[in-house]
Order: sequence, then C-alpha cells, then structure tokens
Amino acid sequence: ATSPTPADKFSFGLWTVGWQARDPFGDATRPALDPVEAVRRLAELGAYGITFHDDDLIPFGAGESTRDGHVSRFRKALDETGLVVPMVTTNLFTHPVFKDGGFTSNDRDIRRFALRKVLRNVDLAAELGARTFVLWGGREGSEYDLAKDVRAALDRYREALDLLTAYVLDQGYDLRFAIEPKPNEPRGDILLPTIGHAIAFINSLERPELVGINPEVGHEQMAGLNYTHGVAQALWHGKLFHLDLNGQRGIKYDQDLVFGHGDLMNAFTLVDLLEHGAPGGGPSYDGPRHFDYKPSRTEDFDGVWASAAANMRTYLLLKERAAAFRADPQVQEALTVSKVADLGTPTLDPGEGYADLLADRSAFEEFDADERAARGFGFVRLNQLAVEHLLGAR
Ligand code: 3MF
Ligand code: MG
Ligand code: MG
Ligand code: MG
Repeated sequence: ATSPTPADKFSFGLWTVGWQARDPFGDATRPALDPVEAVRRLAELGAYGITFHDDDLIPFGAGESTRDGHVSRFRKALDETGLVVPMVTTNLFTHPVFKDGGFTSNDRDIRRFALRKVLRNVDLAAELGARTFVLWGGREGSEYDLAKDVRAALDRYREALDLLTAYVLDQGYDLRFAIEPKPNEPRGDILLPTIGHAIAFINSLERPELVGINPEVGHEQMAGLNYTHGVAQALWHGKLFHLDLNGQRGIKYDQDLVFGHGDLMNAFTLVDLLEHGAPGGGPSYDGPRHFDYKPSRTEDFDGVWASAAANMRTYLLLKERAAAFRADPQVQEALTVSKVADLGTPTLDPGEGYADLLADRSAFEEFDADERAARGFGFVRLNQLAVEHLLGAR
C-alpha cells in the first residue's frame, strides 16, 4: 500500500527534480536534468503526472523550430511511459524583464508581453491535455509601498484573468486557472499573499467559475497559517483546483522540503482531510497530489530520486495512518465526546427563524451557562490518539 501507482495521482513539477540547487548564496550543486530523463524516472517511481513552466521545457526566447523540437521529444517520452501532464504553468519571474512583475508590472509594454507569453503557453497546455493552468505571481508585488499602487495592480491582475478566461472559452479549451498565493519571496510583499486574499480576488472576476487556487503547504506556513484549515476553506468555496505539497519549518524562507518533513502533524490532518473529507461531507478533492518541493542542495542525483520517492511514500504512509485513525473505535468514541460531528447540525431547526429562537426559553432564560462551561470537550485526548496513530503506537 506504500508503493505508489498511477491510481494515486502523484505528480511532480519538472522544476522540482530538475532543480540544480542554485541559491542566493551559492552555485548549482547538480548538473541540468534532461526533461526526458525526468519523465522516465518519475514514471518508474510510480508517479502519474509531470507539470512544467514553459521555460523549464523550452528555453526563454527559443525560436519556433527549437520549441517544436523540445515539445516533440517530451511528448514522445510521455507516450512511451504513459505519464500525463495534468497542469501547466508560465514562468513570469526568472527573466530580468519581469523584475517588477508580469501582469502587474508598472511598465505597460511588459504587461502586454506577459499576457502574450501566457497565451502562447495556454495553447501548449491545451495541446498536451492539461486541465489546470497555474499562475504563481512571484514577481507581482513590491519591496516599497509607495512604488506600487496596489488597487491599480489588482485592476491589472483582474484584466489579465478576464482576458485569459475569455480566451479559453473562445478556443473551447477544457482548462481552468488556479492562482497560487505566496506571502513573499522573491518580492518583499507579493500580491494575493494567502488563500483568503486569492479567493476574495477571484470572486471579483468576470468568470470566477473558471478560476480557483493552487495553495502550497509552505507558502501558507510562511505566513504562519494553518494549511489544513486553508485547504478546507478552499474546498468549502469550491476553489481547490490543484495543490502544491511540500514541507516547511515555520516562518522563514521558502524551504520546499519533502512533504511531511516540515509540520508532520499538519501533513497528517491534511491527508486525512483529502482522503476522508470533512465530517459533515461537502465537496472533496480528487485532483492530482502534486509535489512542489526541492531536493536539498546537499543531494546528488541518487538523493534527488530518493527524495522524489520519499514524497509519495510519506503521503501513502499518512493515508494509511489516517485510515487506521478513522477506523479505531476509541477514536470514534473520542470524536463523539468532542462533538465533532455535531457541528454539522444546523443551529436552527428547519424553518425556525429568529422569532422562534427568541421564544425558546431553553436557549437563553433557562440555559445554564455555568453548568455547560464546566464540561470539557476532550480535544486533547482526541489529538493524542492522532499522535499515537501517527507514531504507529496504535
Ligand atoms: C514558488 C512556487 C512556484 C510555483 C510554480 C507554479 C516555482 O515558490 O511555488 O514554483 O509553484 O510557479 O506552479
Ligand atoms: Mg513555492
Ligand atoms: Mg515552497
Ligand atoms: Mg508552488
């Protein structure tokens, strides 16, 4: 059960295993990885999908024939291995032209260039059968408050999304967009910094149904937020179109560790949520389990493939542990004591309005708040049972 198969829907970014480990303080520690090799190795390890930025596959500025050559080699490897491309994304952050952003650069010509770069890549995404197009606006932001008119930037961001959704509709593409929030890095402050900011923005668009989010574990945790809660709210809004799994240890630079190598307990509750849904039901997620991690700079290629396998094995182990947790009669009893499922019951009876509530003496006049306040919820016992399942002690 801990050997991945394509049915598990694990996918990886080409930029993850292909990361050469260049950081702001040091040179690359690994040579470039051929995308064809990445496809073959990931397929061997049991992944089902691979994703990429345009520039991961085709060098920035390449001419048409070079471009076609890279795409057809890649396609051939996909056909040979059965790996699919569930998601594609555009790089609007590496080239110096994007130093003040793409869709929201203060320079209008750069904004128009960014839109053209994305439109071209949307065509490729559709051609390869991708269903999700991720937009991570890493350079959309500022270091200096006075240098960026945030309201105008949001207008331009909206203009970009409205254009992109009009385009996919007109082309008849079966493709939806997913915005990936991140609080900072590389910009001092990035626009749409968290899941909540992104969802609020999406609801102001012309075609919000075509736009959702791609939340990343580490990005929310860099903002000190609870990823499992964020994912649950995204599900509640019907906006969880895709996700980026990895590990992060607290509020610091974006670590992109292996999934579970950061906050393991939060990884456990996330897998439990994705695999078992909310206690009260509601929308669930059956899309790719996509890893956006970086094999640490200390690793050679053996370490790269071991770390890729580690992401999937950790996910499957957590899935197994979560199933054992849910099946444990003591856990069921603890959940009952904690009234977790009771939160699914509406606070008012069917058809009851405020007049009925005001007339209900048991709700207020006769309610013994002190007696009820003296009762415990038993949440600590419930959590300890989870820890013991996670540790394999039960
Ligand atoms: C950066 C990221 C990005 C996005 C990618 C879109 C380079 O912190 O997480 O990875 O995930 O651009 O998928
Ligand atoms: Mg990231
Ligand atoms: Mg990250
Ligand atoms: Mg990411």
